[in-house]
Amino acid sequence: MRNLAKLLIWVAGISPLGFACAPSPAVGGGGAGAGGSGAAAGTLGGIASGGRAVGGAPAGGAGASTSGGEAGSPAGSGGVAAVAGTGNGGASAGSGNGGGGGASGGTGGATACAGATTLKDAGSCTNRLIGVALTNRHLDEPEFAAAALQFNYVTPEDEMKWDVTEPQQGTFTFAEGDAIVEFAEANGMKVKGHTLVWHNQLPSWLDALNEAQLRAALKAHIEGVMAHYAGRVIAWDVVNEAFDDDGSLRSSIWSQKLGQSFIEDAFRFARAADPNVKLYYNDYDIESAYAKADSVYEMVKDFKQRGVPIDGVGMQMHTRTTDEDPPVPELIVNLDRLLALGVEVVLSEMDVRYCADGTDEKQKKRFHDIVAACVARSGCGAITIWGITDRYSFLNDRTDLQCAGSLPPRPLLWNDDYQKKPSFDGVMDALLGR
Ligand code: 9MR
Repeated sequence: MRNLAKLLIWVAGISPLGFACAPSPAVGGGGAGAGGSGAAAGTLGGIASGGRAVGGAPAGGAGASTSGGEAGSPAGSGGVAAVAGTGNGGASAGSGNGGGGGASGGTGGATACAGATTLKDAGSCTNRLIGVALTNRHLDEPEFAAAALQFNYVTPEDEMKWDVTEPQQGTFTFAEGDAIVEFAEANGMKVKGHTLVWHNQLPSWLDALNEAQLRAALKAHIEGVMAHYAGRVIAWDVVNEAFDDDGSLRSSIWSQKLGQSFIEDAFRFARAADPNVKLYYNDYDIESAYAKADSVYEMVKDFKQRGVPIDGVGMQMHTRTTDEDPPVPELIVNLDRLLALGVEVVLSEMDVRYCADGTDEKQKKRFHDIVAACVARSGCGAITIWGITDRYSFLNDRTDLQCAGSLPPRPLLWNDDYQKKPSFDGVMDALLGR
């Protein structure tokens, strides 16, 4: 497959190395993304059986998507041609999403590809934001701040959560979130707000409210926070982790007092508060054949049918060095069926923790293969890594989430001493179609 991609690039008169490209117009053109007969879209039962690579022709640059793939097939090598400055039209060719992919082809010349050395420049090659979770706790460390410049998209790790932004009812405190936004703006980075409604990191005053009061507080919180950050963030995680692992609604103050309608209400309040930002639903374990993935898919489908405002889904992508969770073919099925609903998908909190068989090379490959699945799809618009250095990963404090074997989780792209790890190269390679 890779050789075929190289051949096509060569036939198109483009250096297989690709990175010395001058700004060039998109020859990817429409990228019809025919998707063909792919059965993935909406095939709930299809997840577990995905994985056979057929189709998936490397048609990306030429925008000449072929007949698509079967459910779960890898998405060909579309991203390779896109890196060569030919636009990412047809990047979803062969992804088996039944026609949903590649529709936004021809994304223009990839100026940043010339000698891309940063993750953000490599991401720009296919019009993708490359993000990182940042926290004020470490912004004053020079190595931390320097590494952050690899990215052009920021998610505040904790600074915009409810307990920070509205610790007393009606009293908003934005200093912590503002500091992150100021850092981002000073460094040309965009910001995603995180998160308006969650079951964690809530102030205790919410506990005393009855149903009507709680719904009013939800509305007021969304309005207050979104008004403050209007024009300074491009997207919000509106609702975070509303479902349980078994696919049922998670038990929380929201579900107990308001029922499932709190999710829909939050999105409607958010759209009314700011019509100009993207609104995401964000969750973990929705990347593979989990019941939760089906529940989120059904919710988004229902929202789209009924006109509930939602622009995208964040797959958190807290994953590990074994290849079991999520298997990339299952990820692809889930990505494609969501994209086929007409929403954006982002990888929103990626990390890859070490498991018993973990090695740097396995971690690099895991990062590479997952990022590559996103890069091959124009609708997968951003990839955010959940932190910079292993030293400060949230996983260090979460023994419940670490793999067996007492290995330190080491889930990120820089080690404890701010040395780039092989995992950094894995992400870079995938972004550049290597
Ligand atoms: O990384 C965050 C950590 O600093 C907080 O202590 C923790 C509190 O629950 O939340 C972490 O971030 C979470 C994110 O907001 C939502 N998805 C799961 C993340 C890891 O727990």
